[in-house]
Amino acid sequence: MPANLPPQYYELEREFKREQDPKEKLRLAQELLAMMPKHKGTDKLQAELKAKISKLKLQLELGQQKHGVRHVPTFDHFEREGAGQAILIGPPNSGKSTLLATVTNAHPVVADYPFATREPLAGMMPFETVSIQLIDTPSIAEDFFESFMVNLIRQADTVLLVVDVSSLAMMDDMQIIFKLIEEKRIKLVHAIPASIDDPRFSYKKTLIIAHKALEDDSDNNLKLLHNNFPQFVILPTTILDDKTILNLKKAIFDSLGIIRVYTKRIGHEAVMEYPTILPVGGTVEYAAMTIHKDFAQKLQFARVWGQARFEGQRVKGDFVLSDGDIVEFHI
Ligand SMILES: Nc1nc2c(ncn2[C@@H]2O[C@H](COP(=O)(O)OP(=O)(O)O)[C@@H](O)[C@H]2O)c(=O)[nH]1
Ligand SMILES: [Mg+2]
Repeated sequence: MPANLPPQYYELEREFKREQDPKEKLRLAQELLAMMPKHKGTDKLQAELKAKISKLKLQLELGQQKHGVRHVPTFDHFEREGAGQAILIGPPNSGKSTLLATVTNAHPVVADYPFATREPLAGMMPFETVSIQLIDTPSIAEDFFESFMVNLIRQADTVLLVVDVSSLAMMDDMQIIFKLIEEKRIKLVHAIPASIDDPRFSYKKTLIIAHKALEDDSDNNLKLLHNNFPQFVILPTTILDDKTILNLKKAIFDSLGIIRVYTKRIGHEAVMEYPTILPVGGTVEYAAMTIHKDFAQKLQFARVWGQARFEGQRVKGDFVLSDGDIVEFHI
């Protein structure tokens, strides 16, 4: 059976072969594996690639041991916690660390000098009944783009691009950031396109955070943002106005494309503290699945309170749930 690989695969493979840095080589190998169509015709190729990945991982580990640094922290991955993961990126001094400190339990360094943040840092942001993980990162500039940023951005569910609307350099800064990220084959987009032309690229849903919005001259930059990024969600924020921070939290939740569903047992009240998280479009069956596989199989019907036509409406497994719905499963 032929492997039928897309032309972009071969391009990336050439890049992989040329690459000397083992860390980047590992990343490219993982990217190749992700891109490879999974069928019988590629079984052998997949196995070879997996072997290469193991070898590169071992090589990296051994290299670290040789230099006596066994426990080098890895900055390119954060275990996902809560209902979703959003990453704060942006030019120096735009307010990324300030925002992390304002909306989460984390305590990053906030400073009025550029590049104060050297390492990424995660914090949990409570939003109504869920928590969302936010990751603060070192600033991005023309000559400063940490290699671990690529994986961090790829792994996040949503990108929060924080820019300083009181800065004259704002538009230039943004252009540089879009360019550097696109060079790493990540496209920051207002919405994930339905069909993807080039599988080497990952598309990341991005919110533009127009921070320091109460400063002089910020109106002009805000207009520029709207003119240049007409389709994007643009959120004016400032730590001087709590309402803007509340709007930000809501927008981050909305950008994750998830809904919260509350389950109840027959004859009991719903447990409103612990929602089940589903993707937008999630059905009753999907909700039952997330609780237990058996449960979904045995499901006869469910009753739904919330967006249903009437309270306690009897529905089947294919009923599409909405954020805030309460579901009672009958098996
Ligand atoms: N005027 C104003 N300054 C802010 C605001 N948020 C943060 N700052 C200041 O901007 C500077 C850079 O903040 P920081 O969070 O370290 O930026 P980062 O480099 O993007 O992490 C600090 O001096 C902050 O006090 C804001 O909403 N308005
Ligand atoms: Mg910072």
